[in-house]
Amino acid sequence: MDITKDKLLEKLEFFSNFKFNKNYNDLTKEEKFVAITDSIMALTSKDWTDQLGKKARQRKAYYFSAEFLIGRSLGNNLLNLGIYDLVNSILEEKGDRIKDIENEEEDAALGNGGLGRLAACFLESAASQGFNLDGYGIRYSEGLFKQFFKDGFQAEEGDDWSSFYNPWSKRIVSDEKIIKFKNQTVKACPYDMPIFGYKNGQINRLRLWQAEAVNEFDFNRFNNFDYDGAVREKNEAEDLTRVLYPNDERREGKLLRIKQQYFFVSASLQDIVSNYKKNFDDKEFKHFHEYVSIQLNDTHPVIGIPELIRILLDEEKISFEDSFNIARKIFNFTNHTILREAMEVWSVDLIDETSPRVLEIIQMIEQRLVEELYNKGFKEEEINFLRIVKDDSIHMANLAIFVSNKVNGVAELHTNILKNETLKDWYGAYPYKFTNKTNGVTQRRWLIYSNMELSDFIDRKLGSNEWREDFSKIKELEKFAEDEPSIREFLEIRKKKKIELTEIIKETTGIDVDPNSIFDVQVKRLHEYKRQLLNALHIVYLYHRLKEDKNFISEKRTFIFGAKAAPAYFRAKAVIKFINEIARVINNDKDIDGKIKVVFLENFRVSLGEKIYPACDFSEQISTAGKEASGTGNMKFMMNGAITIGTYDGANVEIFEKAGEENNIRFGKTVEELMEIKPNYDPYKIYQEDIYIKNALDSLMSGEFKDNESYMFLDIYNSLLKSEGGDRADRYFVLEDFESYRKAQEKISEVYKDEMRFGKMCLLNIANSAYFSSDRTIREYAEEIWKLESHN
Ligand code: Z15
Repeated sequence: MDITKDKLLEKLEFFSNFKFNKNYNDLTKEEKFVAITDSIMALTSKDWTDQLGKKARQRKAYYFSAEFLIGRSLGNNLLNLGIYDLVNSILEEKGDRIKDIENEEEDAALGNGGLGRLAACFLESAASQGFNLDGYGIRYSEGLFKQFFKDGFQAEEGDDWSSFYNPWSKRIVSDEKIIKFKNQTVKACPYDMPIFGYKNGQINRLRLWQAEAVNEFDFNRFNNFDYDGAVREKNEAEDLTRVLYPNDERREGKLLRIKQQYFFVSASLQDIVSNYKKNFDDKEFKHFHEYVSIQLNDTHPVIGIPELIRILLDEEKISFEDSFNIARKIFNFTNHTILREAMEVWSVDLIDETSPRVLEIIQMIEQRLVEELYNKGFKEEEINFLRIVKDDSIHMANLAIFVSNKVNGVAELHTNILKNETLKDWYGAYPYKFTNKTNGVTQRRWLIYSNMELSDFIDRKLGSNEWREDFSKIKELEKFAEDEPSIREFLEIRKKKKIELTEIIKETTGIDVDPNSIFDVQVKRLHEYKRQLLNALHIVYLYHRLKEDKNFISEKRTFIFGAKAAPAYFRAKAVIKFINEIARVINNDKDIDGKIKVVFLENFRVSLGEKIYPACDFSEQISTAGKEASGTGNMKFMMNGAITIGTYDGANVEIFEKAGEENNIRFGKTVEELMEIKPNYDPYKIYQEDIYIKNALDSLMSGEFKDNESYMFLDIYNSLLKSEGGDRADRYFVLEDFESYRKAQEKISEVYKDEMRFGKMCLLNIANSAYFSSDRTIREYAEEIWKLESHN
């Protein structure tokens, strides 16, 4: 791939004329964005086509995911194609700033949070390392809702992300598939996005399916004045892929959701099977598993297992036995959570409503499960516990584990909990299936692209930019941990990124924050187990102390939040209102001399994260031990040098292990300790015995903070102190860990005061972040699960 300045200039002019009947220089910024992206697509399309042809007969893995949280693509694609600087200089000559053009791009937010962003990082890392990994998913018309605050309450609006123009995908009409539901037949139309590897010429593919009507328009109905009826089929078909369900880690037992899942896996499997038939002469599918490996991202695509068996059995006339054995070689399953409320269980009725034949096949699989366990010597109760079909519902995780070749968790601690607690009976039956694959994030987006200043610093220090591809080399930064001039230079860069964030905060919230203050950041989905409430109550505590004595803390603090709550998650929305209230009261209180400021940024998303991670001093990773499967934000912060203040949970454990506990701040009870406390846990006692905790909690009820009669604060208060509906009070041990968190927070001031020590700790976190590159994760999947070779 050889993209030169001349070729680019020529294409820019061409697309300006072709698309807009204007010269490039007369385009609006938005049109310029389109002309640039179209030029990139045009200049790479020959290579892409050639590679699709070449790869058609190679072994591939396919990542099946209901979510791909891509964010913006322009900056990252330019970076990976090795033409970021070239395009930057062309635009500068024309009087434009590349960042302004980048800001024209809408985020492609086809995912909720960690799980969807992980899928996007994985595709990028696979392409960058020359592994044949393609993505399959859903092209939602409406991505994750946009969040804004109204009187401090979360409000939502739609995210019509592709309405202006989505330049990165090609609609491939000739690859359309037909999807048959019990009471509906629709067309699945593929939209293909290129995934560019980092400076290696590799282009992989993400194929997203959009639902369309087989017959768009019923002419006879129209003639009979039935105008709605004339387009009913079109609307009903398009409803299927209209919107992403906005729940992260909450299940939704809705027919439309299971239909979405069946829709995209059926289309993807038909695609894989028909390509196999086109490229190989193997009517019995004897070698199918030598070319195909499928990763199921959580239970969302698990209905693909019976669907593949259906296709092989009913359409390709392979026996059930053989079809089942093929499925067992091909599928692998990743579990991302142990939260009960996230485990997908579908009623038999809903599966039947979706596809009666798939239900029959699930029952056949169930039969096999029972036989196999019986032959292994399992007793009836043990078998019943592991059944796929129980009390008229289908347990998708059980189906996935039984049929999959490999089953993995997403961090060491998480995988151990799966093996020893959540899935211990499965582990007993099939120990060889279980494996850990600790998550990672791509350093190209999360460090090289979003923190160019720091990346240039690393190049200079290491005297090479090889670390950009081989991230293990980042370790060499350790040499500079004791070097005062290097640390000073490093701290200057950190300061610059903080000033940039300060400007964004001012623009979007109107709040003035001091870039010299400590930036303490918690950005992630809002969920009780992530305990934004612990952070909030601690801020209230600090505020109360400062009211008594404004010198209670020496260092100025800025607490920064970003979080979307699922629209129907009342308690999560209550926490958002609470933090917004805290911010309003504290930021306007003259008594405390601006010692602390609280900022809740609206609409946290990938492109905002890119500006936040590089500007953070302390990364809040404070989930209840055992509840956060891995976390990936923690890794983005670490790569940019933030110090983790965190519990012993998810991948935090491995962060502490790699970067050293002395370079981070660990607090809170461990999983084992919480298990012991659980039976006799009494948060009310803690509340009564500590006046500061009591005051912080009482601020919810006293009118110090106001919830506009929504009863939201009462709900939070009750959740901490009252058991209700079978749930213990304070299910997530906020009060239990409060004291330990308070001490950890004190340590923050202490660490920050000593600049050199602080800078050294930050630098050592970066130097030890190699393990958290998704390049490492993908290599493990490729070698141990997918059996892929690198084509680099
Ligand atoms: C989601 O974002 C995650 C798990 C889920 O089961 C669902 Cl439905 C959504 C997250 C985990 O909470 C997080 O700990 C993990 O890092 C991430 O998946 C990627 O594995």
